[in-house]
Amino acid sequence: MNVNEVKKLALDIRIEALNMMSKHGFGHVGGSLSIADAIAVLYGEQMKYDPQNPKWEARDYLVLSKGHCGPALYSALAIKGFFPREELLTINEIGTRLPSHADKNLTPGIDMTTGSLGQGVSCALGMALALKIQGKDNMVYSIIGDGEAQEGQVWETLLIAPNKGVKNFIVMLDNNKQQLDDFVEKISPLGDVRKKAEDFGWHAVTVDGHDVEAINAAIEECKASDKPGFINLETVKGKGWPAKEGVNGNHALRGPAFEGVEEVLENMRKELAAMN
Ligand SMILES: Cc1ncc(C[n+]2csc(CCOP(=O)(O)OP(=O)(O)O)c2C)c(N)n1
Ligand SMILES: [Mg+2]
Repeated sequence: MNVNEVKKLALDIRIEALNMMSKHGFGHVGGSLSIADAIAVLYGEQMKYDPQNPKWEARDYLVLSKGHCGPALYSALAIKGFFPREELLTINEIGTRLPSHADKNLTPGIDMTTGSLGQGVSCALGMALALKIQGKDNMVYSIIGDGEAQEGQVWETLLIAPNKGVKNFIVMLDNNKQQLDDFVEKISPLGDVRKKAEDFGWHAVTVDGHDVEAINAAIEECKASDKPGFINLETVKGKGWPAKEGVNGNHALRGPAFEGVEEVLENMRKELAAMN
């Protein structure tokens, strides 16, 4: 893996996501920033896709089960050429192809409509199972949130996938410790979630979710296993915007809450230029 390229992609994703949300005046900032590194590994290294042919049969699939973080995924898709970068600034506007939550009927490169927490990951299991039954080896990835893991449907997926032998399926948990308006630990702690997944029959690993090399190695390890993979990404909600990292109120920002974003973007752009 070209580590510098993937790190650049992660930073570019953060820049584009913050830029579109702040210009629009609303967006799920915290959870979009916490998955930027995982998305960069997927689109910068691991996934097979063709921006000119988003429905390419041999592609790998990503179901962003925490669909409210569409901005991070849209950024990766635009950077990789699925649609023009300028289109990112249409987010959430009337007639846009980029609603705040992922929509497979609107956006090139989006394979499942998500936003109702819990449902995406179970659709992803169905997709992985269908591919397996057809004897295909496409990978299906799904990213879930730690607050999302309070949905019973997530646990049905965790229970069923190993029994169906879908080794082409990798679930990544964005374990950023925060949900909509408080800390997961305070509302409904997940406990040792890696161990829980392992006990259910997954090949389960925990990694630093902001270390692209570690994320990539975890995916490789899961792919080499004959079980479905579960990657517990230890992340920080709001990662990359220091004033918003790990603090309450970083879930969705509106209007004045974006104060300070220009300075953050400027610093990120300088950092990106220095990496070239
Ligand atoms: C079924 C359902 N219930 C409630 C919501 C509203 N909602 C959107 S994001 C969110 C919090 C999700 O927390 P988490 O999964 O930890 O996401 P992240 O930290 O990545 O933002 C909630 C409750 C929803 N989208 N779907
Ligand atoms: Mg969370």
